[in-house]
Amino acid sequence: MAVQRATPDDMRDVFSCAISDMYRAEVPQYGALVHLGADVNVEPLRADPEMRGKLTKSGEIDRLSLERHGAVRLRTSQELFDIRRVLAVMGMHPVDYYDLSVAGVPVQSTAFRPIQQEALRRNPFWVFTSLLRLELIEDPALHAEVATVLAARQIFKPRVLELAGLFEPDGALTQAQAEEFVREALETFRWHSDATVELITYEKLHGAHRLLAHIVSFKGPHINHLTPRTLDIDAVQLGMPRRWISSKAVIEGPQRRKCPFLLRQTSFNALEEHIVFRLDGCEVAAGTHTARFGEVEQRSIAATAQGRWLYDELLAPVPREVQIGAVDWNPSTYESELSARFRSFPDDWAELHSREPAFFHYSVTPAGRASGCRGQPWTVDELIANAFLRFDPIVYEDFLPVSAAGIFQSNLGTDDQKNYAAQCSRAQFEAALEDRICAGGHGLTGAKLMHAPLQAD
Ligand code: OOG
Ligand code: NI
Repeated sequence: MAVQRATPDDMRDVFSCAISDMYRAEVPQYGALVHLGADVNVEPLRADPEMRGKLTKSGEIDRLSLERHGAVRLRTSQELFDIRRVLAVMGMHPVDYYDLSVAGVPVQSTAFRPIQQEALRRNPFWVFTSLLRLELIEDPALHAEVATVLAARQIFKPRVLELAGLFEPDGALTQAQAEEFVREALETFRWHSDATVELITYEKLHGAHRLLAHIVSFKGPHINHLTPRTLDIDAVQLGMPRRWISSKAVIEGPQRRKCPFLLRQTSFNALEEHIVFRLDGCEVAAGTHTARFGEVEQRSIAATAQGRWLYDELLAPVPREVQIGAVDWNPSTYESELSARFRSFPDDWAELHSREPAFFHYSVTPAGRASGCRGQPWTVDELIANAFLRFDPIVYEDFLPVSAAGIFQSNLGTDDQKNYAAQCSRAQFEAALEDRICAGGHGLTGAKLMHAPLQAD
């Protein structure tokens, strides 16, 4: 009898459900956020039967409130290499490189995610993975102390890496191996409240940068947040305080628009959790640590290179420091500033299509099929004007560095800002992965013609 094989997609599906159950049990407030997201999704689905129909047809409707991504923060190249192997078993591969040091966070990151459309449809879960940039710690004594602690950790059980080795030659595991793999791999992402450093070291790390305390003081790279999707992120943002959830100050990404663009994200502020410091197994001190939170995201149309350039250009002058904690800070000031800056950005589907800042896919309509479009060569615009062809947004499947830094910052507190004048080190990051990072954004390749160049004014 042939042995049943488990595919990467099967394993990712089981893993994402298991990690969701684990995180909801560990962080009950995250469960409350997921419920809020599910409640909020009811209204847009009721109000827009066409969207509901599309989501039902694609099978998306059942997974609407399920997690789209989680995040971990790693210490060393070896950990990055190991996680790359482990996540590949579950069909997640490195896509895009983000240097967050320029936004004051001493890490570089990638997102491990499915890369085939079919795999994304089956289960779109991915893991935003950041690696500490130790070289950015300026204090030489602290640098040396951290380097010693870093060397000591093994984040995966040897059996997990052994199973990854069994998977690698032909890309599958038996059902029994797959179950064992997912169960054991999950342990790496579990929270442990025992610190692995002394209280005095923890305090020093915390004083230098909260992120350092988070990355250096614990046994494993516990998942620090999970993120389901929402159809109305503004409603989630408003709904959080009503359910006693303390929300991040502003939504990251573009402002609310008629035609939603790229990606918008918000989160609840990281919770204060009890941690314990031990010596020879005995508790010697207790403390608190603030790092784990819950996030939601609303994904919309992917930008072309021109659209993305324009987006970055318009966003750049919006002062980040205003939104993250200045005394006269006010979310509505930030939002009206953003809206003013983006006034020149097309907010109409026809214009977004004709001026090409965004990606669409085309499909022949029943009328187009019936007509057969015989008799003359048609241009795309003519086919659309005659309702023979329709165009639908292609969803953006990656992250935005400024937004990611905003999510980081708001969950590290408001006092950790610092701009590192560092060179990004993508080549070193790829060398640690022993893999090339794929380009993300849309899953399409090839240049697009521009007929109405966009300008940032
Ligand atoms: C990662 C923050 C970035 C996102 O959704 O942009 C992120 C972290 O906090 O470790 O997850
Ligand atoms: Ni996130």
